[in-house]
Amino acid sequence: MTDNAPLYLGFDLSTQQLKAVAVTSDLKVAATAVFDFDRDARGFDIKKGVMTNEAEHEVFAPVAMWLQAVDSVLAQLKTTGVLGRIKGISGAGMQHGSIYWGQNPSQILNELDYQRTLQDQLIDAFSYPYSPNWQDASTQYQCDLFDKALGDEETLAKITGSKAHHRFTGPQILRFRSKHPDAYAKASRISLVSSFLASIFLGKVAPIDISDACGMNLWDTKAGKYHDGLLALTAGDDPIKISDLKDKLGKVPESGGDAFGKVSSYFVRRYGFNPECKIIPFTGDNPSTILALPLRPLDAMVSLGTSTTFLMSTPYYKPDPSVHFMNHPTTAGLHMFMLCYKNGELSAPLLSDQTPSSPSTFSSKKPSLTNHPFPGGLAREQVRDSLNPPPDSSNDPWSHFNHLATTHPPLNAASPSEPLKLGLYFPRPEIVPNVSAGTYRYTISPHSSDPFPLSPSQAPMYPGWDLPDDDARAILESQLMSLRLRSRNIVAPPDPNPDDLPAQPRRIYLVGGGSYNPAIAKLTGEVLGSVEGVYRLDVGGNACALGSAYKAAWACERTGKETFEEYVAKRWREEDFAQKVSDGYDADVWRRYEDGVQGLQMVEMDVLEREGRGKEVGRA
Ligand code: XUL
Repeated sequence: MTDNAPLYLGFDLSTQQLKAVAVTSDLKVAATAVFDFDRDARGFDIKKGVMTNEAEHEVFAPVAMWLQAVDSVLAQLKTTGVLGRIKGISGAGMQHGSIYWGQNPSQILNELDYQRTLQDQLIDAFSYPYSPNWQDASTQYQCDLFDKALGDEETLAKITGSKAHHRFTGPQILRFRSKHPDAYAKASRISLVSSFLASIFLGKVAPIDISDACGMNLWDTKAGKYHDGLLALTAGDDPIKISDLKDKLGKVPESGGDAFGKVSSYFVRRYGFNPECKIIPFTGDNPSTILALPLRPLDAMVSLGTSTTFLMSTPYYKPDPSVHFMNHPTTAGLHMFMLCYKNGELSAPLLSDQTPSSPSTFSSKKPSLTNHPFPGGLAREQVRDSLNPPPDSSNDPWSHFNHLATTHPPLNAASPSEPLKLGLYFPRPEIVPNVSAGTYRYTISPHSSDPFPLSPSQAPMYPGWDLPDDDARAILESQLMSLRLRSRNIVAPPDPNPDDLPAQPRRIYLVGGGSYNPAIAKLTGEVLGSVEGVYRLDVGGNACALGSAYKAAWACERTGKETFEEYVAKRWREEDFAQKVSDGYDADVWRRYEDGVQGLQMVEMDVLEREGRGKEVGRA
């Protein structure tokens, strides 16, 4: 490899950071740079990368902060001397966020003065200075309209890949139009976070990516175009307004691999990019994450980042209101299946009216759980902090939690005949199931003529529970059983299947912070199975940015019709990138969790019914 060998740059604009990773043609990392918003940004009143308006459940981020981040990350990379070798740039943005450009954005982007910063020059390029964030929960009214627009939420899910969600861009734009009518009217274009970042590099407004478009509740996946009825709902039922919204959104190219054009001269002159460097479509952070390895259909990824997501690439399209389907980011005809949980790995801003509250019979007796002084509201961390570690415990804050989680029996039941203990732990309102914040614990008898009658445990005693210790295993089990419940329709038995194994992922790859926790790895294999075992994708938290860098490499170097997976597989060094962390499927334990998953369905049903949402029960 010479010093002039080509490199490919991938970005990840996420909730809390902008990250960049440059890779060689054989996918080795050549340089990285990061800008952490809370640590590095100047002049913004943010926490964990966002601002909140508690009264209206709004969560949003200042767009100017991201511009500051782009200049800083490139200044860092410039010092490594790699920028002149970059042949292609791609990137990822957290999904669903919208950016409202003012008048003539493409002209402004094209005429940037390389001696001035992006923030300085683009500060007035937007009709609104903030971008609604995926954690925003202000759009219940709009979501109800979306769910009803085509009849019911099943139909919306069938057409767009998802039922209406607070964070999805269609409901967000609809609310924006009524809350900020002037800014909406003045917006000549609307970008997603991914296409916003692509626009900066391209020097004109870039198209929205075909995979990221599926996070809007506006894109008709089968028809391959925006849905007229949903555009009418969002824009106002008037042909001029609909056509105006279509113009704002722009055309969505079918291919995720065809370059949009060359890098803008601003970056050539200011940072020394090669003028021939190509801009490849930028996509959502979840689609980009599945590109961090040659993921085969039926392999699954569990991403333990700010949100917890379960991702699969699949030829099947089986939409359902509790899951998400998107177009695959590189391969037409393939889909991406996703489950997304808010109560995941890292804390997000907790709005004051989302402090845990639950029906009195369900309220936790443990003040450390329900009266926790948020922020820091991370479900697993809260359970960990509520445990009473022995005084001589190690410096690892997780060691006691992990010890309890791995030494307690499945479902905290010493034998299959004992009652199962099941809990739901939601410091914030959850997406699946769609319930309020709270801690819900149950015991369920496996040996009753009425299968699994529920006995909601009574606060403050929680009969049968050994608290706080049982919570450690119960929280991991409930998160993993929820994934098993909702993914079971799209996993399949291994083929060929000499041992008659049940349907399960072939392999599971863990990524993100939680992937380093051995208890999570062990329980992932026990609950979700996986014929070939559970692996940690060892890419130092860079999976999303790497996926984009690989996409840029593939787009620039592929030969003929070479697919992304073929391209990456040729260069993929399993031993460098992935490490087996659990054996996966175990027949006996798997059977125990059959009971657990049925129990979880009934627990969710009970909680939803108590919230008056019985209709949403047991969706898988
Ligand atoms: C997915 C989702 C999050 C964001 C931020 O629907 O909302 O995963 O993409 O990571």
